[in-house]
Parts: sequence; structure tokens; C-alpha cells
Amino acid sequence: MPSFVDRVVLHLSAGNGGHGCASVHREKFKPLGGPDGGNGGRGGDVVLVVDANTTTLLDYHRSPHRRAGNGSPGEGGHRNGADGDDVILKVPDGTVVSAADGEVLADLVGDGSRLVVAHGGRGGLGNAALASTRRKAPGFALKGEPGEALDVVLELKSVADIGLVGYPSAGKSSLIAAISAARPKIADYPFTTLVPNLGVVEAGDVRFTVADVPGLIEGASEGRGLGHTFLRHVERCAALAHVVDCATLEPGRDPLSDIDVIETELERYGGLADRPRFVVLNKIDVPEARELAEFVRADVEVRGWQAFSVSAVSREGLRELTFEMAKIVSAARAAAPPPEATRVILRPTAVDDEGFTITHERTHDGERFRIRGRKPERWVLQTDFSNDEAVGYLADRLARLGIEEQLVKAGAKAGDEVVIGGEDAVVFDWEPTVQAGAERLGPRGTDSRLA
Ligand SMILES: Nc1nc2c(ncn2[C@@H]2O[C@H](COP(=O)(O)OP(=O)(O)OP(=O)(O)O)[C@@H](O)[C@H]2O)c(=O)[nH]1
Ligand SMILES: [Mg+2]
Repeated sequence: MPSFVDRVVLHLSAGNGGHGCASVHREKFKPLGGPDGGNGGRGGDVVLVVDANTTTLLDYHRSPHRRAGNGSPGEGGHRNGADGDDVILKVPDGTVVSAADGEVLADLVGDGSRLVVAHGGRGGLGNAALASTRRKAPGFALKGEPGEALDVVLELKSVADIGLVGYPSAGKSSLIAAISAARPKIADYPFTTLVPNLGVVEAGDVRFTVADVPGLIEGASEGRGLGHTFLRHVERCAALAHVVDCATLEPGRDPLSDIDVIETELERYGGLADRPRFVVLNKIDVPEARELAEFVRADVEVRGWQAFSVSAVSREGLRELTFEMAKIVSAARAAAPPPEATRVILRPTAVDDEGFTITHERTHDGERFRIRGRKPERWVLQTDFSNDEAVGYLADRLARLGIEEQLVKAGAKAGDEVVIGGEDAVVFDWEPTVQAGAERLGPRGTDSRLA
């Protein structure tokens, strides 16, 4: 089992709304009581919340199916059903939420940022709530709406100010351990670091976060070594630090060509070109390394990058390095203040919330009219098709929205097939009511149980 997971696919279901209740008040000697069916409760939501103490998506890797509670049905005697319980999922700071098709839904940055990722269904109205002066005793109630069910991808992109990149064993983990309270594993074999480490550094009155990620090698972008997908953890960084091993005796390695190799891999990963860089020439406690560092410093500076000679072991040069880091971070923050609240990207809704669309479609055995729209689709879900009164109520609502009128304009004739919704559309044989509305409410206002 891994101990750190930075990408998961979650299968979420919000709670269904409870059904409304159709009931008539009964009392001894008072047989003509009114409708008293209560409303169904709301289905629970699935909510993502950034929690500062959560650092991995491991829990969701282990149990990726999450379901919120269903609303309870309404009952007689005006008793409304209880709302379903929400499910609150804690996620690390910097979690990016995407739909299954890759579209980004939200970028959750900042402790406490929340996103209702799957909405619970509305409870259905009971017949008490459906009663009106014209419809005194409805013999039906509305069904609860199903909760949203969807798959989302969570991806952690750590929130750090400075990212340390470099070859394995260059001393990235040693450096973060020397300048912060982070205690990553340090060893003299390559790929000691398997998961990113974050450390908080204080220099003067500036506090910033440094990310130490696994080592990169030539071909990482083709999957060599540990690959390069973990670079997502430096994507948010304001600046990147090349940590260079000046003491390596490996053939073909020297500070400048090491930097070139890493730059090529960063370029192949993409999206990091605009980030300022600086170079940390490490291991100058080794005399040959110190000489080499001084030798290449000018070449690094020619590229426009600052160079710092340090030793993570003897701590030489670290104070100067952290104060320079603080300057870089302060400048970056001044240029673009860190996001305070969640950045939520709202999907443009295909259909106007209040309206509907009618499209004429050819099918293999004829033609049909398809109606799309939030309201009509919701109303269909609320309808108990085994109850004629409920179906009549639906027809009235559709007519009042202007659907009948538009169908006539679109050329629909009696008996034509009309579907409401997308894939699981409900199919109707259309019967124009000509004068829909109040006139048709009369007969449906009578409940046989009142007779
Ligand atoms: N002499 C000397 N050795 C160092 C210094 N910094 C790190 N080392 C050693 O270099 C080896 C690798 O150090 P790490 O900090 O694990 O290197 P890394 O860059 O995190 O390596 P990966 O996690 O494998 O990518 C260890 O044996 C460290 O003790 C230094 O300043 N001087
Ligand atoms: Mg390491």
C-alpha cells in the first residue's frame, strides 16, 4: 500500500430526496379533513473541504465510493421527512477537482475552502403543500429527486512557494531538512524521495513553503526513473531552485550539463517556463566541490540566474540562501497575491436555467420532439406516473412554462412522440390540451377519499 497518493478517481452519489406524502387528515366525527401529507426531506450533499491537517488523498484511494444519506419520506399529519446527512470529505490544500472528461471544476486552495461536488436531490412536496384554492385536496404528492451521481478526479498540486528540482542524490531532501522542520528520508542512493515533502521556512519575517520532490533524470518525461508526473507539486511554485550536486563523480555529469538535462525535462513537462529560477550549488564542504562551484558560478549567472554555493551538511551559505529565497517569494507575492479563497470554475450550463429547448429529431421509425431544460426534466423526475392526477399536474406545469405552445409552433401534432430529457428521457405521446391550466385543475382537485 502506498503512503501518499496524489491522484484518485472518486465515485460519488449524493442522497436522493425523500418522496412527498399524499395523505388526508382523518378524525372521528370529522371526515372531511384536509390534505396533511408532509414533504420529503432533502438528500444529503457530498462536500469537499480543504483541511490543513490532510496531506494525502490516500483515504480516497482506499475507499473511492462515497454516498450521502437519502432524505426520509414525508408522512401524514404534516410531518416532513428528515434531510439526509451530508458527506464531508477532507482534502489537502491545493486539490484540483475535475470531471471525468478532464474539465476542471474547482481548484481548492486555502484552509476551509469548500465545494459541493454532488448535490442532494430535493425532497418531493407532500399533498398538503400542493393544495391551493383551486386544488383543495390533491390526491398525489411529488417524488423526491434523485441525488447527483458522478465521478470526479482529485489531483493534489501542493501549494508551495519554491520547488526544489534536481538529479537524485543532489541533496534536495538534505537541503529542506536543513532549512525547515521537515524530516524527509535522506540517503546516498538515488530515488530516496518517493513522495513530495513540504517544509516551512522562516527567514526574517517572511514565512514560505518549500517543496522537495523526487529526483529527475534524463528521459523522466518518458517514464525513466520515477517519471515526471510529481512535477505537478511544483506547478504552483513562484520559483524553482535547481539543486546541483557539485561533488558527484559520475562520468558525464557536471553542474552545467545537469542543469541542462533538468531544464529539458521541465520543458517536456510544460507550463513551468515562466517561473523564475535560481541555482543552489550544493556540497561545498567537499573541497573539490567548492572549487567546481566557484568555477561554474559565472556561467550560471551568465544565464541570468542567481547562484548560491552551500552545504546542506555543514550549513554553510544556508542563511544567505534562505534570505534570498524570502526576497524572491516576497516579490512574487507582491506581483500576484496568493489566492485567498477557492477558485471555482463554474461550468456553463448548456440550457438556460429557467427555459427549455425543443429540437426536432428524426428516428429510425419516424420523428420526435426532444425537450431539454432543468425545470421540465426535474418535474418529470418528481412525477409518479402511476397516479393520473400527478401526471395531470405535470401536464399543467409543462403547459404553464409554455411548452405546449412551443410544441405547436414547432409543428407537433397530436400523437407525435415527445421526449423530455437526455439519455434516460421519458417518452410521451403528445395530446394537446388546447386550453391547459386552470380549467384542467378542477377535476384533479377532487380526492375520491373525500367523497
Ligand atoms: N558532503 C555532502 N553530502 C551531502 C550534502 N547534501 C546532501 N549530501 C548527501 O547526499 C546524499 C543524497 O542526499 P539527499 O538529500 O537524499 O538527496 P536528494 O536530492 O533528496 O535525492 P533523491 O531523494 O534520491 O532525489 C546523502 O548521502 C546526503 O548525506 C552536502 O551538502 N554535503
Ligand atoms: Mg530526496
